[in-house]
Amino acid sequence: VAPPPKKKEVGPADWTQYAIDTPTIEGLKKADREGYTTAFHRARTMTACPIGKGGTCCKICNMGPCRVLPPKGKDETPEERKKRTGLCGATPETIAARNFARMVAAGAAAHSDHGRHVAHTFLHAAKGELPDYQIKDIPKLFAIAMDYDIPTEGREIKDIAIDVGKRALQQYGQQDGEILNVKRAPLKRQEIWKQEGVIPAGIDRPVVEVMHMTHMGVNQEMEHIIRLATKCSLADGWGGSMIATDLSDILYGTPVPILGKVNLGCMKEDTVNIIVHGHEPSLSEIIVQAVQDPEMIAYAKSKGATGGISLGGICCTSNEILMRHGIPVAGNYLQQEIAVITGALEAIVVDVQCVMQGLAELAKCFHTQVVTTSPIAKMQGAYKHYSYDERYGLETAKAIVKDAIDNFPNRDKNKVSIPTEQQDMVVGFSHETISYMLGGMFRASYRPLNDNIINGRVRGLAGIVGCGNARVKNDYLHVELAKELIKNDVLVLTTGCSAIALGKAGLLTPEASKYCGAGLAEVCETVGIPPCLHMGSCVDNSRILMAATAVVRDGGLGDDISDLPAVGCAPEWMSEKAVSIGQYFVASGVYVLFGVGFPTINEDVCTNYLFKDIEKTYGGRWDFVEKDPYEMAKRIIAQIDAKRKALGIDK
Ligand code: XCC
Ligand code: SF4
Repeated sequence: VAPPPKKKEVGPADWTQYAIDTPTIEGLKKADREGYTTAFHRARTMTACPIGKGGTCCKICNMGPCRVLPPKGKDETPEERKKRTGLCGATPETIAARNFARMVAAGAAAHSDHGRHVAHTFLHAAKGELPDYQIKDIPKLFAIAMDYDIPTEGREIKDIAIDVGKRALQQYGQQDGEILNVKRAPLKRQEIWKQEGVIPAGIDRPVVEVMHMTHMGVNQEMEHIIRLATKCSLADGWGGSMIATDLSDILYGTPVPILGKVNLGCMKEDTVNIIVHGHEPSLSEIIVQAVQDPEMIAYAKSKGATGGISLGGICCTSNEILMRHGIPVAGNYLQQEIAVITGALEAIVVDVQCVMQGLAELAKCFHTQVVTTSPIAKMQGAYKHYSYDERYGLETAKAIVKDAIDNFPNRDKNKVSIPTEQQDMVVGFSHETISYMLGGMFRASYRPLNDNIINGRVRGLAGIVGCGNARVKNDYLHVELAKELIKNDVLVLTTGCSAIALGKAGLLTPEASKYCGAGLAEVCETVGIPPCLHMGSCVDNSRILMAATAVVRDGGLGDDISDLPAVGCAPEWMSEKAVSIGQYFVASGVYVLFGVGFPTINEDVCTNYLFKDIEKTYGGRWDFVEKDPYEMAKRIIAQIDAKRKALGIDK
């Protein structure tokens, strides 16, 4: 059972207990002095709902909401337990599983719709209808065409690209058969999925199916609810997210290692400061061009911004343009409000997901323009809304940038305090790039990594991913966990806001090998990589699936992902997408550990299934540690060691 929610906090806050990076702490102090409110402030006065937390509230019909919390502080007899149901008789485990499944569906929908937009842009770009977008990565186009069974020989690039775009989009509405990318998984994995009946026919259909089967009076068997949620999560990881990653790579370029910078020091006193925030790269890619336009820079200077324009990013939109263009990262999820509080932000341009509505109110205390750009995401109180249309890409991007420049003279100098902190990092580790770095351009392979896992220099692999959460000390769990793991020779793969947290802490630099155990340090120094590899945005968790598959393929470590000494962890998660990601990793054979809370934790039957029994089917399972990074590391290492032992490679 989850620990009781924290009591409301009163009195002045010691913000060093809420965040670990100086710009955030200083920003929060400034908010106190000047009377601004952030999510951090609200977390002190709003406790999480004790009934809904942990999966024990059902509100899917109008006879409810029904609360099915276990009694506090005493054991229940089986008879009492039997009586603890919703009005319709729904058991606590059905209710918990339905809630869990709906989170998976929402997360899968978000990632997959992102993928759909990428595919849509891709197809129209391929047809030559979008003057500001061109196909960039031809070798990857050929590779994906092969995976999609599209003939390439003797054909024009354009025709191949059109076919790839159509085939990707067709996956969404497909009603029968199997989504294409499951074929990429190890054969043994595909067999398990077939047996369980969890291979999605299309990408959209399982999302609808979960919404339907969790409607009042449909699916009322916990394990079956989880089975269909699993199918939905696979439609995300091996479907929508993978399409988002693959087609973004072809359209915008596959990332290769480059030097980047992270933290709010990317904002400057003498420049027009613009931040892009959200997830989809289509507009931010073009904003990158717009801010580099000499005319725009000259215009900024004419308005008094002698340094020109500084572009930064927040969340995964940021990761996308960081990986491909080296655009600095201003911060992760919980720094979106802090960026406004600098008083030096002319515009924050948002698209979809993880954009706090609190931004609009906060921005009113400053001159900052909140610009919404997605046809599906408006915000009350925002400065302007564009329903972004790729046909007018550069035109729109320039209009946004020009507006921000015109806003520069409105900056109130008395309110400005820009942090100077900025940390270097090496980013851009697509799974393709890692295989080149390990095996060389012509023998690209994961085998050298496998050998190092076998000989024990690398103990195992850990994906540390996901959000920040204002209910715990921001970034602390990500950073301490990563340090503890690399100290124990575990190579860390990271994405999303976790990658940004590790970046801020200096763990994405080769110098971070000083924190490593001797074995991992030696491998990192030889290959020339940091001990934590930034693999991209949250849809790029699909790169981790591909890397894991490549490790299996290149031999020596069993014949399925579930054989690998590899784990996943989202220590500070908050978004429904994280639940979908976690479930597709579990279904792909991986042990997945969550922090802060777990969607079903106050219901023991469903939780037992997800934490224990599900492993018999998929070889992966869930686990939960509230907020102790050392306990997290201990469990992760134990899991890795157990897999090593099973492979017979324990020292
Ligand atoms: Fe959002 Fe992707 Fe979470 Fe960060 S990690 S808070 S989901 S931006 Ni995806
Ligand atoms: Fe209550 Fe059943 Fe309706 Fe859920 S479906 S709100 S448990 S009556």
